[in-house]
Amino acid sequence: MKEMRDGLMTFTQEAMHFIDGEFTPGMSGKTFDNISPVTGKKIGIVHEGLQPEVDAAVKAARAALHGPWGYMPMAERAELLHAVADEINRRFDDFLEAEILDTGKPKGLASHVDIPRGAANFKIFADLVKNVPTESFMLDTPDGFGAVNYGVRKPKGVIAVISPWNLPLLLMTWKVGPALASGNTVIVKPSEETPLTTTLLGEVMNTVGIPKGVFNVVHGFGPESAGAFLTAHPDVDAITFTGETRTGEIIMQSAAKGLRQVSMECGGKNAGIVFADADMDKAIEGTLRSAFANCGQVCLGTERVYVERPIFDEFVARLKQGVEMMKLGPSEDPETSMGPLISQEHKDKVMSYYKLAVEEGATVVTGGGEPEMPDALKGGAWVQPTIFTGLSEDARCIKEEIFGPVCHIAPFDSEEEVIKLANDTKYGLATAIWTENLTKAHRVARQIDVGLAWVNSWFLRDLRTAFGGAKHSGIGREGGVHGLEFYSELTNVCVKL
Ligand code: NAD
Ligand code: 6OD
Repeated sequence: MKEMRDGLMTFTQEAMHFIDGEFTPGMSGKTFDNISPVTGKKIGIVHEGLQPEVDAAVKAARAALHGPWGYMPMAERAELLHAVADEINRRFDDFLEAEILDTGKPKGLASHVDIPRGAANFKIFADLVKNVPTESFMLDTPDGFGAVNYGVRKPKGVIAVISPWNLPLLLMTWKVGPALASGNTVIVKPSEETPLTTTLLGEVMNTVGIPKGVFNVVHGFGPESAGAFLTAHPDVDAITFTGETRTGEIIMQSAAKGLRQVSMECGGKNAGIVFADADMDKAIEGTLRSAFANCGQVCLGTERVYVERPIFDEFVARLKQGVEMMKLGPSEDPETSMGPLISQEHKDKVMSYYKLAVEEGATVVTGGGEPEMPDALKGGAWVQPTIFTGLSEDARCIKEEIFGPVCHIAPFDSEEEVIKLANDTKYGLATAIWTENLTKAHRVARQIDVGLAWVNSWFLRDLRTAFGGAKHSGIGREGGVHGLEFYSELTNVCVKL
């Protein structure tokens, strides 16, 4: 934890709301503890927002739409968003420290993925709004003069951003970037587990001169707290959410009142598919990341891995070897390859699935329990990275998202069979296919019912492309122009010549 600076609490010790350009404890008088997932100890307090805090944030966001932000030329807005990205990079170490405090993830991971993407998410959309055209059509008319139609993109208004805890800065800015680039104002409700980087972003907004009320933060929980009050607020124009599918369903019910648009990025139970002709080294390295990166807390993670029978035994043995070389430890230790889960509550959930898998008939290839940690880390949410085999396809552990460092590996015998297996799920977020036969790769990729199909890679992101899920994994696509479509209202202007 940071030292007291000049006798004042820092944002890491006391996470406040950020409303109308000011940090405020709000009016509720309620706080909750911020607990380190590494030690289980209290690292700070977070102010909880309720209806009055949400009302104040929505009012500020609405007013800002009619202030300097609303009149700002697009190029100037884009320049300010570049300045936000530059300031995140300038304060890289502060963001890194805050993200690590909240999540316990390895420093190498946060400094290569979370923080750089936090900055990139502002730049990409700032550049896109300036460069993406709108449609235009000439229409013939009986008088021979015709009419010209053209589209005008306008901000949607006040956007509620509800974000999760697994990639806190990355996933929050993935929504705030395009929302602001499109001229909207936002109220962010970050996860109660990870309040710090969103709070710090408030400081960045003030430093670079984003007008008051454009970016607001209200902390709190979901039900009967800031999340529910924000998503039910009648003056919120649209809601963008990342989190569990069942939370998404609840939020959609709120959004129905007033017919407000939603963008939903939800859970997954993604299949990794390894063909016998895959480059084994690449497939092992890729699967170690796709199943275990971020302690398995990635929506795109491959909790189900299907391996073509001739290489099944070798694959299982080599993945086991890779997993057993992973080192659990604190973020700052350069040897650490895996941190803890986010919380004791989440650990209980993951451990319950480890137990259930065995009850359902799984063979534990490696892991399956709690690791022995040094005394200082004993209170943290540590679990062993785990591989199972032998489950039947209708087992709950094959059907339900666990969201931990775990995968089940099963053999398959044909392309048709593995496509069927991969698609036999209510989710449809992502897949990772490993093969050196690119014709087969193209053929299989388009038959998996997902929003994202990677071939010989995983989580390789081009931010200009569509991101989102099919089936229970989400509604809509964000990323590139798709994001701009959600965050703007398109008016067609038809001019008779
Ligand atoms: P969660 O659904 O529990 O919480 C997400 C956010 O919603 C939090 O800020 C929470 O406070 C808020 N919330 C909860 N109940 C609410 C309510 N009734 N009204 C308004 N807000 C409410 O999810 P989580 O546990 O933080 O994140 C893990 C889940 O997110 C996993 O299912 C994972 O697959 C999914 N996820 C999906 C993507 C994606 O892009 N598809 C990305 C990351 C995580
Ligand atoms: O890379 C992204 O833009 C993104 N939304 C990643 C989601 C990861 C899920 O945990």
